[in-house]
Amino acid sequence: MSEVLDHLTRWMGDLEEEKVLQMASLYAGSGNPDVMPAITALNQGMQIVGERFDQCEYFVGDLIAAGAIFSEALEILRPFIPRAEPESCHDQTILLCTVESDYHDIGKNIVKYVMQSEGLSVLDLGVNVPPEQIVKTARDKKIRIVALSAVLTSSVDSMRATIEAFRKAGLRDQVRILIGGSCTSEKIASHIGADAWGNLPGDSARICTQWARELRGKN
Ligand code: B12
Repeated sequence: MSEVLDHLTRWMGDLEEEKVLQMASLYAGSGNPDVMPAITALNQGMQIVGERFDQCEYFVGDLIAAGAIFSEALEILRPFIPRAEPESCHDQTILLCTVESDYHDIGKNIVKYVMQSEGLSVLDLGVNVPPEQIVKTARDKKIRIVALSAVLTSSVDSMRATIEAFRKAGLRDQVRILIGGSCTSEKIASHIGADAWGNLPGDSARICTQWARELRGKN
């Protein structure tokens, strides 16, 4: 199987769409219950894409192609992410989105699938979501847990603005805010006033499950 994972990484980096999809199907069909190593292998391929973009070997069109290939492969692997039965204590819905000015959604989508696989209910607002829309949705739907994703360094400002918008609306004490994405860190989370930082999708599920348990019945 490690050979399949190596191929997934290499071909993702080389933008070999057909080969990536073939390998993803092979992996999914192998009966291996854990598809996370395949997703990690694709992610490593994305690192190669990013490096080649930095070195001007790839251009924006290649990033678009990379996004499409990863998303297609994810659709093949997604049914094999085990789905837990929703726990009765999970009466919380997690509001998830990519913040304003950022259109990257692959990481966010993986986070969503993993959260759902843990039995959490997720309301996904998509990408490029302004602070006001996040706050309004949280208020209207009585949401207590918000997970923000960002990949562009400049989007940290949007995360900060979102947290500030909750404060201005008088709702900051009502919501717990988790941030994640490759431009974030624990330090950034504490600097902008988030409640927690998650590195891996599994972290987001673990933290949100814990919060959902603590907030049970408190909507
Ligand atoms: C694909 C891609 C695109 C695609 C995105 C398609 C899509 N549907 O998402 C498109 C073409 C749209 C794109 C556009 C741009 N991109 Co781009 N893109 C990438 C690329 C190659 C991969 C990103 C990705 O999907 N990675 C795979 C996912 C799975 O990883 P992830 O997002 O980090 O998510 C993981 C974790 O971070 C975590 N996570 C993510 N979110 C959350 C949330 C929570 C709550 C938690 C707990 C965890 C978590 O879990 C995920 C799984 O492990 C990266 C390079 C790279 N290696 O990151 C550049 C990259 C992010 N892009 C970059 C740039 C510069 C751009 C553009 C500005 C290019 C341009 N000149 O137009 C535009 C900006 C558009 C915009 N306003 O958003 C730079 C960003 C530099 C920076 N730090 O600011 C990068 C790093 C490339 C580079 N090396 O320069 N891009």
